[in-house]
Amino acid sequence: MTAQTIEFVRPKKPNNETQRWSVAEIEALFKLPFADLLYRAQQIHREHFDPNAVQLSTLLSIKTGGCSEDCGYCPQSAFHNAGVENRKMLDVSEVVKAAKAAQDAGADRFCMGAAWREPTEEDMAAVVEMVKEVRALGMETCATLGMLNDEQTEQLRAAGLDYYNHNLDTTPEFYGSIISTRDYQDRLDTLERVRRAGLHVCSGGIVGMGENLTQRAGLVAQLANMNPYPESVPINNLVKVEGTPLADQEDLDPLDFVRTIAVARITMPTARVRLSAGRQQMSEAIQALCFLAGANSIFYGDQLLTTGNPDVERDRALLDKLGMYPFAEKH
Ligand code: SAM
Ligand code: DTB
Ligand code: SF4
Repeated sequence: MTAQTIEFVRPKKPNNETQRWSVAEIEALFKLPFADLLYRAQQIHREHFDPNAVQLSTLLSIKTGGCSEDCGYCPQSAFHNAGVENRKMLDVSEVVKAAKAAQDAGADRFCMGAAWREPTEEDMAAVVEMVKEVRALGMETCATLGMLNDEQTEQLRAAGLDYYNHNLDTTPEFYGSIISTRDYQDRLDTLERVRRAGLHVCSGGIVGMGENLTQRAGLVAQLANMNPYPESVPINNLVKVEGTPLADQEDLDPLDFVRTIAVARITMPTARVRLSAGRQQMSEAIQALCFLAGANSIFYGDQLLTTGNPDVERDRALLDKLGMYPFAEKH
């Protein structure tokens, strides 16, 4: 298929208008010649963003391990033996200290993650304090705490939370092979509540879990067809952790990861597409291709939640080498 036929697959519509994408259309994008796909993604990226600016989010695990969900990829599930202990929640002061350090290192968004199926009332009281104090530093705030009810989304909104992360992770058809303790509709319901409360939505998924191309396209279709689609879209490459059911999963071809970024960019033109977990295992060349494909956000800091991430100096050097800069420094 050529660049001209892409226009046929997806006629251009006004910016920000959510379009319905069929899985077949998205699969056709995945199958484009690599150069055509990247060219199209780069064109769309440049229509909406400074292509050399990257947004930096730092993650902190505020409650690690012992999770009651059985997500096959996750080292924090109590169902697996990945050597992650069940720790108590961090104190508000520890969280604020970590946020300040992240801000000093150049991050503009701070994302607080908890290994919960859903937070309790007591959990919420602490998180609300964390959100207020991190926001008072002048950082954007994000939290990922599992499922929420309407009261909880409202509490977070009132505390000043900017983004809520809740990933769809994969396509509905593949979901049951990865997670059995909740279903897809639970995820969609929480996202709907988050949206209704007026919070920005951060939602993406994981690739490389053994899904086929149609299923990968199905994940992107679910995200792109939300009305509106998420403001932030993290694309994670599976981090294979020993002791989890997916530890021996075959590696995804890195170019297929790049393609996923490009397809996310084309189908969600104004979203921040985040090159998320898996960067520590990725070459600089592949990361550079991801930026070319339209990624404009990364997790920044030596640690994701329980696994490693490239250290800050290395990331700064990579951005310098590519002539890229943190979004916050230029805007
Ligand atoms: N417990 C909450 C939940 O599941 O929504 C929040 C924390 S959970 C760790 C957040 C996300 O981390 C998951 O939805 C998944 O996308 C990602 N994640 C977890 N383990 C991963 C792994 N091994 N590789 C890539 N992404 C992973
Ligand atoms: C997201 O999409 N990826 C982040 C964040 N949102 C919460 C988490 C990645 C976790 C990778 C495995 C770990 O470090 O435990
Ligand atoms: Fe728990 Fe979230 Fe890990 Fe699933 S992904 S086991 S819900 S921490």
